[in-house]
Amino acid sequence: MSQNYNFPKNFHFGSATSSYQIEGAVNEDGRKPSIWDEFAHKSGRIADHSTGDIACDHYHLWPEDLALMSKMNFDAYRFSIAWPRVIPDGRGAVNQKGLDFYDRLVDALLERGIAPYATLYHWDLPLALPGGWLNRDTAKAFAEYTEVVVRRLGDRVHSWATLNEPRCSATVGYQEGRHAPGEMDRTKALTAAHNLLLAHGLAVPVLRAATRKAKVGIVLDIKPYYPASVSNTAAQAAIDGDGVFNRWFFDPIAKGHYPADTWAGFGEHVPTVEDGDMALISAPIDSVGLNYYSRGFVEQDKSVRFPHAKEIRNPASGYTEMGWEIYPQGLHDMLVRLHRDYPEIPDFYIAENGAAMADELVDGKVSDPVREQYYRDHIQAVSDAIAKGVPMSAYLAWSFMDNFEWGFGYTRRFGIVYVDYPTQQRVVKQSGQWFADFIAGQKALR
Ligand code: IFM
Repeated sequence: MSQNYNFPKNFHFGSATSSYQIEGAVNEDGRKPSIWDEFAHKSGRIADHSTGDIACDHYHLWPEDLALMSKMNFDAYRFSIAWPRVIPDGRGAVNQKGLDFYDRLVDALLERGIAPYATLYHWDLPLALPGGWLNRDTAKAFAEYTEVVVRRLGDRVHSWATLNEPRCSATVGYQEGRHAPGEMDRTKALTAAHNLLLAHGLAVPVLRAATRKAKVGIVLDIKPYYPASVSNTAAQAAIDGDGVFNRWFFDPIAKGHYPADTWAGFGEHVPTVEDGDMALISAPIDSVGLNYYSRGFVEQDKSVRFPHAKEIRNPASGYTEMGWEIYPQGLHDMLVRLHRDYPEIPDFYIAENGAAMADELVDGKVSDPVREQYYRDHIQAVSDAIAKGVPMSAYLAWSFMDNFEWGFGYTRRFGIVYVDYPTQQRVVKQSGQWFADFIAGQKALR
């Protein structure tokens, strides 16, 4: 792909993180446990047996982290708010100290000219909530929590996202068992997914009522599916894979219904939908943040459950440390397709994009040319999609710094800034320096 970037003047560049992955300080200032505290401590399912107890100690080191973001020329920073800091029991008493932390963070970002992108839920559900996402009441609790946060931060936040990747919360947490709460049951996963979508739908009017300028939306993970051969069965696997991964979430939000083919494919596992749910879930929004990492390259395999899609390794491609194919064309294709199929969504932004690499700190430096190239090519894919008329407003790299990568613990490094965990020293990687210089170049053109 040639490198010929062309971005609108008001386009934001920056990076993203999430609360449990970076903050640490899990017992400080009134925070109570989330489902991830319990899962990391008890499940035995974290690769290096680690937890988010300390993580990047961002709860204490945030001034230094923000100073680095300024130095790296960011226009924007996406972070998430820890529900168990703000309402430690999930419902009821509000912990002002928890709110104070995000209040200071937002003010400090604004002082530095960095637009705050706040996500209300990035997987750290208060443990005290009975039944977690299997309980419809959790959606109502989420709307109450949203009201508390938006009343405090309101229009100082540039862009509000209700949820990060409800697909991942539901599927990886309730069906694959690799994430909290570690359940392995498809019916539960689809119930959780519906309750998550309902939580989004209940929170949107709450955000609207308390803000006038801020954008309101959600962050969805996306994965374009391509058949790995020219057979009809591979083509069907790609359609079905797309239904499960993408359309199951985009259709309800943009169009107010679940996709009929995928609904039929899930059979007896489909969720109970009450009257009025779909109207709530499809409340108009201003933007959808997109998390893109890779594509699905599939053959049909009837021995695996619906969508009967088996991932095939492409020998022509590079792969990241997650085992994910590096495929920037997929980002371009998906952006063009989402804009075509969901004209109801007025704006998209890249809320996450990045690559885990086996980084090493050598003589105080981290050389990561493959990640640098990953960023060059994916940013180009966004620029090319914009040239085709896709409305896009920001590109946020995942992640600002190395952090707790969920079930992989600290064994996967996604940062453009290296974290030396024993000393908590931050070192800008080669890719981070490239990104900082790239943003400076874009700013010079504005
Ligand atoms: O680290 C995660 C993030 O929390 C959600 N999106 C995918 C990232 C990489 O796995």
